Amino acid sequence: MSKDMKPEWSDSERPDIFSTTVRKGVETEAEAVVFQKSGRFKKKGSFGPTVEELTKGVLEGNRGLLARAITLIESNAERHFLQAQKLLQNLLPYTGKSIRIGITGVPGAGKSTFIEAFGTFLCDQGYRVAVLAVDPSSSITGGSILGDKTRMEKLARNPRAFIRPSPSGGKLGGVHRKTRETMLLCEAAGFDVILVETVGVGQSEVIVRDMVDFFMLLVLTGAGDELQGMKKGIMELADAVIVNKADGPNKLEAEKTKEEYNRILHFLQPATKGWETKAYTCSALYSSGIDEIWAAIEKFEKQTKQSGVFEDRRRKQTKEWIYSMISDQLHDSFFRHPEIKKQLPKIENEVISGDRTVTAAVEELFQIFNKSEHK
Ligand SMILES: Nc1nc2c(ncn2[C@@H]2O[C@H](COP(=O)(O)OP(=O)(O)O)[C@@H](O)[C@H]2O)c(=O)[nH]1
Ligand SMILES: [Mg+2]
Repeated sequence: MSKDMKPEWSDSERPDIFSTTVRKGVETEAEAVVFQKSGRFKKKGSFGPTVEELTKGVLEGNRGLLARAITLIESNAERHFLQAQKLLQNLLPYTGKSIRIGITGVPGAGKSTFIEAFGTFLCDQGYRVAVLAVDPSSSITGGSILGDKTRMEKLARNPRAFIRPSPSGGKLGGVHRKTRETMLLCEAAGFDVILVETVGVGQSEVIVRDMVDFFMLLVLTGAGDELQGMKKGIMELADAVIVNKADGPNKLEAEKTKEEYNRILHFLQPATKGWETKAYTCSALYSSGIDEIWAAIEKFEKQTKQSGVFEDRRRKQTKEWIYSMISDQLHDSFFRHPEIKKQLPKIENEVISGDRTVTAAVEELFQIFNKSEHK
């Protein structure tokens, strides 16, 4: 929200043409309801159900209301923020009981196909499965990975499964918050297993590692030289490396790749204390090797819960979350600051044309920011 209490979607260049201001701090429940029912914003993007209705619906596992609740969480509009936080507060006591599993790998590795097979397997075992996605490309283009939903057609129709594509809009940090909070909603709705898919490019896998209990890396055969360089960083985040597409003529090669990975993993720092990261083979397309992977995850859960590593990680993740959110907020308030917005292009030009140093420019920007912040 901007300093003058205008909603973020109003035109900051023309404050005069927009008379609405955002109300800060709706404190009581009663007020929140009145605010919601006032009808002033009824047109686009207003939410029919009240926070109480959403709370009840989510706890009952009502998928329609769960979807509405997630939409509320994902909304970038400031006026939904308080409602979303109230909802989360109501649901917090019912969260945390699932096993959270992250899945990464380069595009084409077979993540979506794997989730379709793995998710279906879990549903058949009687679990309820929620699938979420963190997709950095969609957060840039504003689109969501629709292709994935078609890859998961069978799972999408399964009454025990719930699939939510990546939230769009905003930068990765925002997607991060939304995915975490969506995860909590799904847990409150009674999902036992949460699967979070992310493309293994850039920082998104680190972000997902920070929100899950178990993290796996999907790879393909013929890694060869590639294996030496690029994946070491990611491999050190993984609790399992899955060589996918171990089927047909590729099966033998996949077994060899698995051994190669095992040799390398042996020398790496394990991602989870007390747990030996190993490589496995599977065919997501033919659903083979899936049971072995689930058995490993069950063993991991049992073992880390006994040793306390499981809870310890979750506590650390929550703590990390606080700090990453502070950074996000600072980032946002800085770049949305009207005076910064005005001065930044000019100062940027001065730096680029060599008229002043980067440090001096940044220093000045912060002086501008701090001065008007504390007014
Ligand atoms: N042969 C074979 N093909 C697979 C397997 N898993 C995925 N694929 C194919 O690989 C392509 C990419 O899969 P997708 O799940 O979209 O990968 P993602 O980009 O990692 O989500 C698709 O054409 C899949 O049909 C597998 O286990 N075996
Ligand atoms: Mg995919």
